[in-house]
Amino acid sequence: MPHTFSTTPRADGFFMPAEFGPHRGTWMLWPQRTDTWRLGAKPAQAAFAAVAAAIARFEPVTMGVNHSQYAHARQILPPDVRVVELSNNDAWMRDCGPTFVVNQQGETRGVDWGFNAWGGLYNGLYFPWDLDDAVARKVLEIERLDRYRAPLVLEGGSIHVDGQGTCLTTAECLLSPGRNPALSKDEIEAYLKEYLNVEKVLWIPRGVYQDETSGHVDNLACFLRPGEVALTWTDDRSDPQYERSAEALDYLLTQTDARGRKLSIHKIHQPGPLYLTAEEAAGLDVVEGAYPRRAGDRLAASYINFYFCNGATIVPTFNDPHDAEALATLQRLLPERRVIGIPAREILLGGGNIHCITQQQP
Ligand code: KQY
Repeated sequence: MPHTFSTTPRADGFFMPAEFGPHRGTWMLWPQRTDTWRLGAKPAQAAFAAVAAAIARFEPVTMGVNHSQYAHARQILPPDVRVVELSNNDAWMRDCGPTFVVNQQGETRGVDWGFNAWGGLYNGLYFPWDLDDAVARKVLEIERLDRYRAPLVLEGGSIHVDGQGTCLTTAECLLSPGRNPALSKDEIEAYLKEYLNVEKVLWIPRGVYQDETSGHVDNLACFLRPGEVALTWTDDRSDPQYERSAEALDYLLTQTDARGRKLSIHKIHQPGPLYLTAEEAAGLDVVEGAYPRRAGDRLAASYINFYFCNGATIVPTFNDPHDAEALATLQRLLPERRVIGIPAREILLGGGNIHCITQQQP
């Protein structure tokens, strides 16, 4: 019977390994809600299935689905993708799934953060979110892994680690009033150090322009390996993203990681800018209280929202002139992996991308 610890990973010798380390597998959730996903979620389901199939070539994939979608998802997904019934409010396993931590003996446990749909009643994206908040615990039960329930609202997309003591995050997100308004920056940092077991937290000021998560770092910047960071970029100084990326670059260039290394920053030019079309907006069900998605809205598109799996990197593409350059640059930076592009506009329309819908189990 899995145990819930009242200690912390740091106290028990567990830490979050880097995503680019080896995985036992990948967890995902199946998209279904029609106020997030247009046309009854069918185009998004095809995109999620393509991501699952791409990852499944490299490591085991488990897809959690609501009861009403079980037969349909099982039918669409490749046979080697494990499909389990797992109630959820929406499909963002990165954010409501567990953060897995390991120790030097090779044991694995999970951190179950509080989840409030990216801002609760202050600026959250939907209500209720109770099913999502229970996802991490259920995943850990399925895997018979012990759990830490962290006293902090946090989504997996708001942190990256290098596996060597450094955490990357954004102040815009972690200090946003909808998450942990009673906690100071120092208190939040202390929790990150305890639950991820890191020595140093790098606070990039802001995330991607118009990112509905209040600036998750996983859309802006990530570690490619210790000491090397990929950063979404634009050369267009009139684009509101320019000052955000330039500010992140300036900040990162003045920092060292937990081991005292200066960081090398690799710019990946963003797609677009991309906007929600009238046809796409018309395909969404209008639900009172749902996050408004209107024709002409700027989409928070970025190639940085990619996912490392064993031996590969699964990168979102947008049928955009920048796709080829982004894939080629990432392949050059990651010669030890196969860089694979997957059309991901349908995932972007829901407000995130491939990294947001996946969660690695080391
Ligand atoms: O950035 C992420 N990790 C998730 C994006 C969630 C968008 C919710 N509509």
